[in-house]
Amino acid sequence: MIITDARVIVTSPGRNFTTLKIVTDEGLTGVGDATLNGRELAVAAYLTEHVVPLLIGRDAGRIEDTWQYLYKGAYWRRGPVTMTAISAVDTALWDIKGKQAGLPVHQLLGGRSRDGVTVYGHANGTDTDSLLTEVDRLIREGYRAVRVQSGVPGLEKVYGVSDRDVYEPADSAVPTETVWSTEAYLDHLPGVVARVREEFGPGVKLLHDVHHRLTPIEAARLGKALEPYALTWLEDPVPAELQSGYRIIRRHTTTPIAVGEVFNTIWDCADLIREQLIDYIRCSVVHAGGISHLRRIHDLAALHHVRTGAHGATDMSPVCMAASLQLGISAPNFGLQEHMPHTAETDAVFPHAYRYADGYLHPGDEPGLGVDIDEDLAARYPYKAASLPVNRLADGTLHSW
Ligand code: CS2
Ligand code: MG
Repeated sequence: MIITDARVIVTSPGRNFTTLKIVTDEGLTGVGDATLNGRELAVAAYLTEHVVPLLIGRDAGRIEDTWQYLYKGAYWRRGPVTMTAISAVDTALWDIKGKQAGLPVHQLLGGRSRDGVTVYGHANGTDTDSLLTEVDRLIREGYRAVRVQSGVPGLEKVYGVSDRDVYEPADSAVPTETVWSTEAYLDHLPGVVARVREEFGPGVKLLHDVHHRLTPIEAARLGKALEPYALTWLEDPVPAELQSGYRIIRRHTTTPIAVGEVFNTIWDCADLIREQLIDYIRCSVVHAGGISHLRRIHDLAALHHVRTGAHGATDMSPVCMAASLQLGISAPNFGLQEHMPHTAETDAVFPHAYRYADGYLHPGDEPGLGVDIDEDLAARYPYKAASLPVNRLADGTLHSW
């Protein structure tokens, strides 16, 4: 089966998405998410200028060879733009492979290991009372795991908290600037988590996303303070370019650690996994080399007591979610899947088979990934420049957001 065409589709049904659609001479098509929040056009250009011309005429069935060709052939390896482009190609070729076999991709990955993919929802509130209301709503909707994010007294705006129905941090072409205080955050958060645990008891899994904003010793202090509330995970406590920094956190606290959404190859997390410095690896299909490479990361993790905790924010399209669920339903060391429901207009552009029910996402059994893009509808939503925010400290110092 030969690749005869590949289209890069940028659409913005409420937020920007980049999608690759590969067409073959036997009429089968496959889709891959190529969205990189705030850099969607960079990936679109990389695909259009440097990848698509190389795909035409290739055997669609040679998924691994194509992955190696695009990875090693680029010479300049790794990085979020390159790897998101390779992810999209890989995901689309697995979609085609499944359709050719007449099987959902998870059947090509070893079949189901569980009945459903356990998901966690997002609860956030500008204050603790509004956060408790959100947690209660999610529990009533059947979620067994809830991520809790709270406002911080004295800080106008912090990551993960919004009074709008749909949380979209990439809210302006020029980055929104917010002011951050680690001291205020560290003073406030343990009390918030204590209130949530006290209100809802030990049954619900609680998670919190630090979002890269601490140093290792600050994260150690926070992890220790949260131990009485038995978090399922503390996410992205520190920027992870320095993987060894996580040794400091591990030395001080038993609070489980989850990292990985900004990683794009196994090399970003190999030490974290091999040294068991983390408990969940959160790399995604769209950013970490597609299904072919992410399953390698999952397998390394499985050898080291590390479970998966797939990134699943709304800045990854339903194409990524559909692919993530194919891995999530089959991986032996599955942990949790993030679930931020997309808007109805996004779901209309990306018709899909997966469904939410009672705390699980179910991938369905359609051949391939069970998702597509409605190109006519997508064309109605032109790209709109949008950047993620930046954080500054009170003295103006640029800080992680
Ligand atoms: C967040 C992400 O969902 C999460 O865990 O870290 O929403 C992240 O902020 C966005 O993906 C950035 O685009
Ligand atoms: Mg996160």
